[in-house]
Amino acid sequence: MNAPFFGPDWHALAESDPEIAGVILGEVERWSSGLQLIASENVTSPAVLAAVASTLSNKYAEGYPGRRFYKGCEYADKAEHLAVTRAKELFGAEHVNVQPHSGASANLAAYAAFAQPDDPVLALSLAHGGHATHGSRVNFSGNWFTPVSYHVRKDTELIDYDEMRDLARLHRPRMILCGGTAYSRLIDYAMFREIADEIDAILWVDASHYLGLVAGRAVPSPVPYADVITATTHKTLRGPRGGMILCRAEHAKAVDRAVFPFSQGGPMMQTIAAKAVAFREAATDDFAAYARRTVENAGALSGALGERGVRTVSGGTDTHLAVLDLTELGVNGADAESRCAAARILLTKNPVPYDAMPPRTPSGVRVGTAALSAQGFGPADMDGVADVLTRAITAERGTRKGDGIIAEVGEDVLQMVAAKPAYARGETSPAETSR
Ligand code: DSN
Repeated sequence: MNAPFFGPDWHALAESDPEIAGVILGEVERWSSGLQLIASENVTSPAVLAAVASTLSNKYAEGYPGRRFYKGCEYADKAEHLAVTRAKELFGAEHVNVQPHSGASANLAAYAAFAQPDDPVLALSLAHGGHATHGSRVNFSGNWFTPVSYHVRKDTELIDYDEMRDLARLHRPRMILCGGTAYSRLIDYAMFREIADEIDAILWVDASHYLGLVAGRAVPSPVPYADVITATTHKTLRGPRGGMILCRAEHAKAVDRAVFPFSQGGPMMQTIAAKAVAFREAATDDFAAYARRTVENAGALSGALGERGVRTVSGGTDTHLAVLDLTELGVNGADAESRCAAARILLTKNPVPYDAMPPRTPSGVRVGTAALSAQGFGPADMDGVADVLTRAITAERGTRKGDGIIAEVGEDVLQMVAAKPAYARGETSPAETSR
């Protein structure tokens, strides 16, 4: 077999498996023909993609550098050493584990490192911006541990620190967790640290959504405060799909054991190499400019939507995401999501705090600006994004008028993304080479 020596060989794939080559090509085209406002997605660099597609994928390397269960790990060791060293430097962290396969795997390891079954764990309610792994009944976290939820305040829609403190004193949780998937404001880590210290709890920050903004110095770092930080590497960080854990040196052994051998087997060495590439990219001035632009774009988008009668939960955002309350528009989040998708705009339905609507048809949607910012969209573009978004959300599908508006918006979106494509043709996409 004449296997490609390094990286993706689109000619070979197109010849040997045109069906899958077509799927991959179709995905590039899909991405290139829409506005990506899904807050957890992003555009990875050609270098990250090349590392993911490398022959490191072939290697079993259970264990850690220098302590593997297989021979022939000299390059696997180098890749992991580079990833860990770069991440420690990037975040100023005492210890980093780059092996978690995903954010959920990283979170499972955090529970395993610090809690015993049935221990109480205090976290932000899923309905108010938390995550399923923070104690949801449909997830291991809500079954094997005892979840206690704090909420956002009804008046400000910001974390209710008083409630959090009261619950911490009452339940004395083993861990206090902050961070989530749909909370757009800065978190008072010092306050969380103070309360964790008072009850001798572990302070755990799930920074999956915004660790890239931390890397780019666009939001404050939780590193000086947290015992442990879990994250994904593919959201604002713009790395490959995967997870990671940062922790204080005193917790290094517990965290490493919790990942391997407790909850995972062989690490994905190709992904770890790609994480190393992403950490190097995230240390550049270009990345810092992207991170700042992402936050500025989210603020500008929220402001421009406000001028069109769309309310942002908590009145704005400090990060890359915003939760929009569509109640006043008379549209539920599920319908808005479908209308936008038909108009080539991708976003996610999302509950608003204290939502009167059921989870399947919540009152809001979540939008994020990381992918657009990576493509080069800036604050001056956000008025146009707000315009197409509002027109799509308020267009009634199934009516002649509404369907006409959606078609028009789709055309406008095509023009907007054509001016700032995610990938230049022939650079990383199979478009040129698979013909
Ligand atoms: N699915 C991710 C998100 O969209 O926020 C969280 O796991």
